Amino acid sequence: MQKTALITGITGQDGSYLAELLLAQGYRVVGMTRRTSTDVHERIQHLVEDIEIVSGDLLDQTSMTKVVQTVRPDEVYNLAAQSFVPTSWDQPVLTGEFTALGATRVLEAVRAVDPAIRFYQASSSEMFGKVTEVPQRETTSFYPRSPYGVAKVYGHWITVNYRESYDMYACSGILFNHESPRRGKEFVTRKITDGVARIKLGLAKELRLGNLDAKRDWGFAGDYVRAMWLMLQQGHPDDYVIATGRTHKVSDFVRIAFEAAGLGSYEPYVVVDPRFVRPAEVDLLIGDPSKAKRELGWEPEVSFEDLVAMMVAADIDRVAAAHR
Ligand code: NAP
Ligand code: F7E
Repeated sequence: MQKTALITGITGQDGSYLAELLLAQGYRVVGMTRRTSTDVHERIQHLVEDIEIVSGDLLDQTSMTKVVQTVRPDEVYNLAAQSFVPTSWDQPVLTGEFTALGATRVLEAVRAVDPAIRFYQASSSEMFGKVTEVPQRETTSFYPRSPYGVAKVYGHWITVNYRESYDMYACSGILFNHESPRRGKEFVTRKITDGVARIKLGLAKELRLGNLDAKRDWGFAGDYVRAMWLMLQQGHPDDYVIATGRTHKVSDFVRIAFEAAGLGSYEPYVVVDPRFVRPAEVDLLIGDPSKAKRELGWEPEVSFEDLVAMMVAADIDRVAAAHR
């Protein structure tokens, strides 16, 4: 029997990789998008013949219930969110509506239509914030440092609560930063690789960044969507940290990206700009993925160095093509 998966946030970085993975597994893939006046879904352009699109919004309970009722999925992946941390200080209420209550709306829709539907919640290492333990694991307590992190803590606990209250197969994947050539250009990795490409091609002279000392556990998005799928294929629902177990400073990413482009030292090009420094920072993230390895058989395949090189090469090709 062919399985059906519903993906909220299919137009995002992870949604596009997850759709590819599920199509390869033989799923019927249905993506939920919100109505906009233009129809620019560049990350899933190559998939439009193979997936179905339904209209819905995390802010609207009626639309969420109708989507689940119409699609009748076996699995729901709730990836939609306001996911950019700095925006969460500018729009804290909206971030809470999308990223926190949005998860409840999807869970309510699943509960009302068919509580046997399996549910995945996109939780985040930002929940660990000002970390209380190194490395961070499933049992590490949360100390979020942004309205985004606070909203994700709510999304995490409401998922656990629906599992415990209604015996639903609801899982929370606590994913550490994961990147790719499809990452939004406002996130630091893609901002760096796009900036490097512009400098390399003579289109820019400098790259303005914020805190270069923050440390992140960066992996490849294509590896991380495999973990989401694995979580919904187990005998029982549970929560998992998904990470590489290695951490690097933002300045390490910058250095390797400039080297990968053959530009040498980054110092002549990089300007520290206080506009990109956050009101409260998450200084150090490093995850312990041993539970995921043990129970899901999951391990990342792309190394940090290969990830940086992949993103730099893709941005040089893209920027060059746009200016040909
Ligand atoms: P992303 O590229 O920012 O994509 C977010 C998606 O959410 C987009 O498809 C967006 O649609 C959709 N969305 C936003 N508000 C919505 C609403 N009100 N109704 C319906 N859809 C809405 O994020 P990502 O990097 O793929 O991340 C996927 C999920 O994992 C997010 O929940 C994120 O918070 C979480 N996460 C990400 C990371 C990471 O490192 N990437 C790590 C941990 C957790 P539009 O195209 O219409 O804007
Ligand atoms: O920042 C520093 C910044 O915006 C990483 C989201 O997917 O991962 C992501 O959240 C670090 C921070 O990602 C700039 O201060 C320096 O320490 O790429 P980012 P994030 O905030 O870690 C988590 C797991 C999620 O769940 C989120 O949805 O880089 N940094 N200079 C900068 N960051 C940005 N964006 N821009 C800079 O110029």
